[in-house]
Amino acid sequence: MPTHHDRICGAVLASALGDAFGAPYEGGVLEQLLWRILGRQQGKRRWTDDTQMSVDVIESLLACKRVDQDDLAQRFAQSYRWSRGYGPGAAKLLKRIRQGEPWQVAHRAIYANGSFGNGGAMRAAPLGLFYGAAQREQLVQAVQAATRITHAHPVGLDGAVLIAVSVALVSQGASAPEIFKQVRLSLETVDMLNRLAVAKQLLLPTLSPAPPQLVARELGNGIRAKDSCVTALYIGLALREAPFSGLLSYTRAVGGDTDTIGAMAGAIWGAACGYRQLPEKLLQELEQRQYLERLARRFAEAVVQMDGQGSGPSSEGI
Ligand code: F2R
Ligand code: MG
Ligand code: MG
Repeated sequence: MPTHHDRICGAVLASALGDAFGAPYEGGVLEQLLWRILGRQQGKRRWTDDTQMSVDVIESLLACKRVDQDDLAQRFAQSYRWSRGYGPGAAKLLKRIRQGEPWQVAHRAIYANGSFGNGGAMRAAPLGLFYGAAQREQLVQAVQAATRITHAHPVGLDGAVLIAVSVALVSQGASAPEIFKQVRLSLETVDMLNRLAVAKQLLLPTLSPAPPQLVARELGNGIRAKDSCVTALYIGLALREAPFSGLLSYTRAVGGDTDTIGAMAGAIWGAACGYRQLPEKLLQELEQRQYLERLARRFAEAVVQMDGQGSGPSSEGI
């Protein structure tokens, strides 16, 4: 049984691997051609916006001990690089923040109702790990606050809540029926609830993976939160007893937004199985492996210490 520390490191590293190994298959022909040029960094697998923004979240939580929206907004904006393949709306929004526009203005400047892309969900796993021992309401509130900076649409928010709550519960060893129940109680949009109901029907009778094409058709595989977050939850739960390489090949077969589905499903797998179960061969290929591992260990130590003291994340602010 992995320790809590190992599960936290596993979630962070498996998410980065899911992103880096999914990225060459994301999107259409043009995106894949571009990634053939950009996708290697000194011979290593380059990770994308999914991992960069997750790193920003972890660094911010370590520095502030809670969700600090202004700190997060600045980190997102300063670390933005076009070559990490950000979503089109997110790229414009982050450039506006970098130029000094308050995030409270920028987050509705591109889409008046906010973004419903999966860019909030793809970076939500660390929030689930950090707030895992808190009451569900506190976790949901913290995730919504962290997500609203770039993804103010209710479906964008729900996608992040779904991933964070799932990762929190998986890291505590919860069963699949309990995870579906708690996630359902945390969601607010019909779009996401409908998808969740389909995933539960697909998974619970057998707990074994359905054909990937069926999953893509029924749960989606696109860049919108409603077309990818439930898919990732399904993959993470259905494949959590399979080797990590099985999760990667299944995600590739589902297709579409493979880096983001891989990152989110990877976080769930890692929270279940732990860092020690990750294949060394894949870790050796990962860009900035040492940096990510050090960061994951620092984060895990902080969370384990906080939980051990029963102090929990600060409830000042969020
Ligand atoms: N950017 C990419 N991949 C390249 C494009 C892939 C391909 N064209 C495809 O469609 O599959 N990957 C990265 O972007 C995703 C995260 O995006 P994020 O941060 O959510 O960006 P954005 O721009 O806010 O939303 C994504 C798209 O969703 C549509 N959309 C969102 N809100 C909308 C609204 N309120 N009204 C209308 N449309 C809305 C737009 O098409 C946005 O561009 C991840 O996959 C990451 O890996
Ligand atoms: Mg990406
Ligand atoms: Mg993506």
